[in-house]
Amino acid sequence: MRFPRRTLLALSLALPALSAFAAPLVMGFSQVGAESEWRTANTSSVKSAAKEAGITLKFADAQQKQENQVKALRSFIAQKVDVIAFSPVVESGWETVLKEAKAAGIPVILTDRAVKVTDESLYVTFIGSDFVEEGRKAAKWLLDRVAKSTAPAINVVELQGTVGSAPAIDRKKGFEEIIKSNAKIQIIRSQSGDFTRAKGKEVMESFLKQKDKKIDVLYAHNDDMAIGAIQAIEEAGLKPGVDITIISIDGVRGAFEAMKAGKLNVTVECNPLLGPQLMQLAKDVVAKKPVEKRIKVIEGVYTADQAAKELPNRKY
Ligand code: GYE
Repeated sequence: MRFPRRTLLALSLALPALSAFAAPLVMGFSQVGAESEWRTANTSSVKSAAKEAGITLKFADAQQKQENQVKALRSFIAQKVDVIAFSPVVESGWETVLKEAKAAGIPVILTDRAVKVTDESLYVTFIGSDFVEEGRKAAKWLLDRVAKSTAPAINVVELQGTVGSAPAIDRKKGFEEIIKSNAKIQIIRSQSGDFTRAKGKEVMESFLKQKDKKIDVLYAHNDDMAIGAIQAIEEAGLKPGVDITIISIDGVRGAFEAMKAGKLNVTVECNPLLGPQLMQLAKDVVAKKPVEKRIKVIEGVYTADQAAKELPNRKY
């Protein structure tokens, strides 16, 4: 069928105007939970960026349970959202539900944490930090710190994140990879504190009760567990940051305050403010534009002596 040129011209002028009235893009977002300061900042970044981008957000909090996330994903599929984004609490066990999303033609974006799947086409892209690198940065700081130490052994206790989660697995891996080069540094105890303050405190209390070996260093996979552990250390009559060197990851405000008070020695930054990038990605993915399979966040390391100066600049 042929149209007169005038009709085509009128149509091409009207189309962009019409698209302004098109239904807004709908995103189903399944969040891990509200376990840490990092997570709170991440959630508010996602919510405000969605608003800013004119994206309708269906937000579900999984309370750190995979089964809740699977339910949320299924409900997003049933509601026929345009795009699903989620931060998987653990790495494995996603194949079935991701296949369901794929069969329904709904693209999936992973944010913050990765999954382990044999078929990588089950998600479009993954935006998040490099957790192995964060673990390496934490260990490199320790290597420098003890380089001139004459102590015969440096005993480290480790507070791991949620069992089976990408950040817990990778932060352990990166740290171990680097400390290998100094045989004096040994991880004498390692247990999960589930990324929360309460658990971090509880597990640190139990570490402190075992008196067979002196604890020189605490490596916590996130700031919240370190902050919980600081309380336990103080209650045990020791000075956190002095009697026990404390290294953690995230770089949230609470960590900067603890560093300013001399109770935490260093934090490796992990940026939770992924919202704006995620919304742009979602638009591109829905528009079928090509996107990178892996998008990394750029981050630094902050020590106690920089804390006071840096604190006013922190956005989370
Ligand atoms: O480090 C921790 C949170 O997945 C990077 O999850 C995130 C981690 C973060 O609970 O504080």
